[in-house]
Amino acid sequence: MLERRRFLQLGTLGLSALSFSGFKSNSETRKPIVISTWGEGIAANKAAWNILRVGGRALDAVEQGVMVTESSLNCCVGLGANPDRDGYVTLDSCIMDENANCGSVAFLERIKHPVSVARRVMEKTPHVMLVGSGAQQFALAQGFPLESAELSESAKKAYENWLIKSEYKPVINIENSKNQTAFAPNKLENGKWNHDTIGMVAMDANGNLSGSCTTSGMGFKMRGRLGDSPIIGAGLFVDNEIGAATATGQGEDVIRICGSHLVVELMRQGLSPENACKKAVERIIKIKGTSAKDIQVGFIAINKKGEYGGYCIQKGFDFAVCYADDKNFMIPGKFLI
Ligand code: SD4
Repeated sequence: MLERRRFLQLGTLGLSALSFSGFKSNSETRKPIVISTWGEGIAANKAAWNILRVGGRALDAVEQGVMVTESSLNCCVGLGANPDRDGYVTLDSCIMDENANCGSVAFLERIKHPVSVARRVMEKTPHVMLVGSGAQQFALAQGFPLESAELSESAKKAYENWLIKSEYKPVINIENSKNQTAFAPNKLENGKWNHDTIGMVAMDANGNLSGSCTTSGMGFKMRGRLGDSPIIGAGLFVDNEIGAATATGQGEDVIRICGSHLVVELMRQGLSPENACKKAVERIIKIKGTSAKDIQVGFIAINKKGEYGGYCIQKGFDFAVCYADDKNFMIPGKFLI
């Protein structure tokens, strides 16, 4: 009630007032808010915030937000990203709104914005998921242009490098937290990214939640391999009564525990976003035993109060949080091993 009154007051002041309000006190809901995985999250949050700050819908924010990352060539997500082991970039993405509507595409080639195709699947078809050539055919029919199949410069180099050993081995996803600054996304010391995904969850001024997740998948993966990112419940889950969560890292191990759904269900049981993420990570570690040290998984989550948190298996995962014009910052994920 208090929240509603405050929003109505803001309405009379004009929506730009939202940009200054951000968060009030611990007892009140922090909204709007957007959080996303990894250092690219800063730029993606900024785009999402531009929608949220003027009262826009969380669904639009999470789509526009991750489109920034999908667009950035020489980054780790989208058409500029690392290819599969046969040399093709294949993209996976999903999106979910406050009404449990969801859409997903996987194994999609030569389309710049898989998240937008996922949204069209959600809005224009009776289905949740389209894959491969069918997803591409749908995208073209919806007016998305067919992009070049050529690899970006950085991906070409990385692929040539990988071909030397052609070692089929998942790489542990980490960033160089040491060099972390609020507005400079991190890379490893050699200047390379070694992760491939952005997941974003947001709550708008109306208190509605949405989320998106988009990836080129694990670098140099087996052709046809899908991870968690396009799978609702694994890479992303939103329940407008409770909260929203998204995942990054080794998708196989996120799928194994229906990771993002698990995080949201743990929040339903009363856990904070951070503790819910921690419990989900613990579940993976329990399953993997000593081999957990060879993988990375990170979860981030928000709840209906606008509280946020993240947890990962091992050091080097971070996430970006934004809830005001001047509050868009990185948080190193707490880790367990
Ligand atoms: C996958 N979860 O395809 C993705 C990879 C990832 O940072 O998150 N990389 O398994």
